Amino acid sequence: MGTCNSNANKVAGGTKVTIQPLPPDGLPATVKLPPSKESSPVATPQLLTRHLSQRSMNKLLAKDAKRFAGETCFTPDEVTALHDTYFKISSIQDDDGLINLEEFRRAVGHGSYFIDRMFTIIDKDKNGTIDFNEYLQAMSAFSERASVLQKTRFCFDVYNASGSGYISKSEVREMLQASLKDRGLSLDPSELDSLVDKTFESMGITEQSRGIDFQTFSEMVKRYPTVISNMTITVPVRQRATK
Ligand SMILES: [Ca+2]
Ligand SMILES: [Ca+2]
Repeated sequence: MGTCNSNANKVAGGTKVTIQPLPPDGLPATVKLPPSKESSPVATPQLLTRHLSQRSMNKLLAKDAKRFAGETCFTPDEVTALHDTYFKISSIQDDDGLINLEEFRRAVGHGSYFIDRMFTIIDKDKNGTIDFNEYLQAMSAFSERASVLQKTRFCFDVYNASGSGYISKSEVREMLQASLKDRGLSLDPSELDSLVDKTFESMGITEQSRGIDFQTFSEMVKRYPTVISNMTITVPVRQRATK
């Protein structure tokens, strides 16, 4: 937990996740997570038992929630709440305890380049489905206690589709295009190119370099904190019926 911040503000609220695109375009890409059960403060374990046996549910609550909390920026209660959401998403299409791409698309909103990129990153072992551990590890970057470094890393990975370690112009271009499309907007290819060129120019990236490396990206995040400032969710923790 060394990389997590401890001074989290516990604010009851939505679960809107936003990753701002690279400046200077100012056209954020937004991912909206499915509404959680924050409006029903009373524990409703029957929702979970639809998918889990009482035994496996208790196992998570008693032992695994604590362990997962130790490995992420979440508290055991937050892990439990996320577990709830996870199992709801994982049963949207195929109730197999795993989230496939279609379930992820439906849960997050609609299919787009950005959402598919998120899925690819969260699916760490690249087996085509997101398991609970992968889900939790990824969500940890969106925790209010996650460090700037964690958020920056996740954001960098979203852009760096090729995994080369450098964000190329075509990757920024693709992300911008998707971001605009999500808003029902579009730019001429030449306008898009010019916007990407300006972004790279403003960051001092030359034509000769392979693209934006993580250090340059981190420096940009320091200059433009809005790139990650909205990359935070508040996990609505329900009051437990029993302790
Ligand atoms: Ca599933
Ligand atoms: Ca996986």
